[in-house]
Amino acid sequence: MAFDRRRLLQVGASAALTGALPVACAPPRTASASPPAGPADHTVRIGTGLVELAPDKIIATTTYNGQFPGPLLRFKEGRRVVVDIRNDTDSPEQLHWHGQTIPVDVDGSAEEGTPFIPAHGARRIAFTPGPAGLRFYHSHLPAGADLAAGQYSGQVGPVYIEPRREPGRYDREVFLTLKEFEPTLSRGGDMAMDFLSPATPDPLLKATGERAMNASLAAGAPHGYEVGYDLFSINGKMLGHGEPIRVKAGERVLFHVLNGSATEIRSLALPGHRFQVVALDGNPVPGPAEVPVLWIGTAERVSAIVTMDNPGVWILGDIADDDRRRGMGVVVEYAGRKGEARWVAPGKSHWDYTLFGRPGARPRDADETFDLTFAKSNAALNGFNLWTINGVAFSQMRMEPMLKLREGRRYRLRMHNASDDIHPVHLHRHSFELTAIAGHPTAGVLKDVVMLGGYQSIEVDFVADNPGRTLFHCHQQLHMDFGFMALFDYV
Ligand SMILES: [Cu+2]
Repeated sequence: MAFDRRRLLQVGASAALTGALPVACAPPRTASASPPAGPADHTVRIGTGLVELAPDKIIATTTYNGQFPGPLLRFKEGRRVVVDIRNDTDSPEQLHWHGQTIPVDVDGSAEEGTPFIPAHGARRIAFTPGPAGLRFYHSHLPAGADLAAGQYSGQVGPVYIEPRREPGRYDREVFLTLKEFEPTLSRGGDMAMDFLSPATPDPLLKATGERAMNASLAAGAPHGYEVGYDLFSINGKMLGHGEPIRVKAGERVLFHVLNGSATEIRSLALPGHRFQVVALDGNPVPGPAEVPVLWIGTAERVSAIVTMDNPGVWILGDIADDDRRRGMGVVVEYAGRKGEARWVAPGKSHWDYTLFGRPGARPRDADETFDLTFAKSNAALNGFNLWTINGVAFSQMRMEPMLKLREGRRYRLRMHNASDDIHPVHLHRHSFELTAIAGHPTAGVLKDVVMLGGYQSIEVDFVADNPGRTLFHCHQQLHMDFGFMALFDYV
């Protein structure tokens, strides 16, 4: 295997003991000023806890502050916060502030050079939160074959950075964290998902991917491992357990939905209602369009307003019947209504990021374009699929930057998927603008994760405005742990 968790943790532990950064990691180029003394604004404690998904479904996992999801942390845009992170576990940890444009020293990625939070130790950090909107925090350790580690655990919590000006008119906000538990490995091969639109597979990518897969199978290899789950939850409760979301007719409810999964793409529908999508990954969209179903890739966030205009008792749930029946849903109950919660399957739906863009707008030109091709070597690492970017699987030992950035330049990443899997690709410490989806130009949608469909290409632009090492990776834990990562660095 390309990395070994025990070895990695040893590196982390020795780094913690000596106060040095892990070997092969350059010191962060942008260290924040040292945090002040006195009480912290927030304390996050990493430790083992029990989560009662249902009365007969109580699981033990690593959590934040003994609860799942971790506490909603509310920050104010531009107002510096001090956070104490205590680690009561036996392993060094990393806590990543997903979607924030903050320095390497506090971002929470060992690959970039963030110091570990030592086992049975603590770290105080300070940073200025931003950009405004729905973000989250989660463990950023590779899990490899350890399905109790990384994001397979309960180390996920929402962050809301209050903007100086709140977009959209609404009566109430509701935060939902979607998460599966009890993971297992299987050889099943993932179900093909074809909800992305526009969907124009690239014949060359398809031929390349299928040739590699067929050669591997012909040589007698089994299908590489995939992860599946037994239990599904919203805000740590299986459907039918926990409190319903109580609403009144006529209310406009703003749902902030976070997909806290380690590996899964989720869908969400509320029968008889529509979602007006107002923000993606916390960033207000220029075209707040209405859709019947939300599709949310691993680590993506959607903020959507629902006008409560269809009184009753409904299931807000995943459209995948198996997953919803095993817990992925929550009851929405109108005032004065009682009875069994109803589910009505929506018709076939598509998810088109360009719907939310600036109509007719074309993206600005980039100063430089990088082509990145993602490929899979079936079952190449002890039965796990090995992932490469431009032929290179990321090495946790070498930590070598793949791209060099110059501050102030606008870069275009032209990403090509030579596999049939959907990849939720993520860039740390920067936001990017979607500029083309399967050949269709778009502009104005800012994100930090985007789903790239099987055998498709997409383009995103970002401005190199946050010096220091920057991690780029697929947010599917099984992909990022087995090669699908790259470091960018500033020259
Ligand atoms: Cu992936």
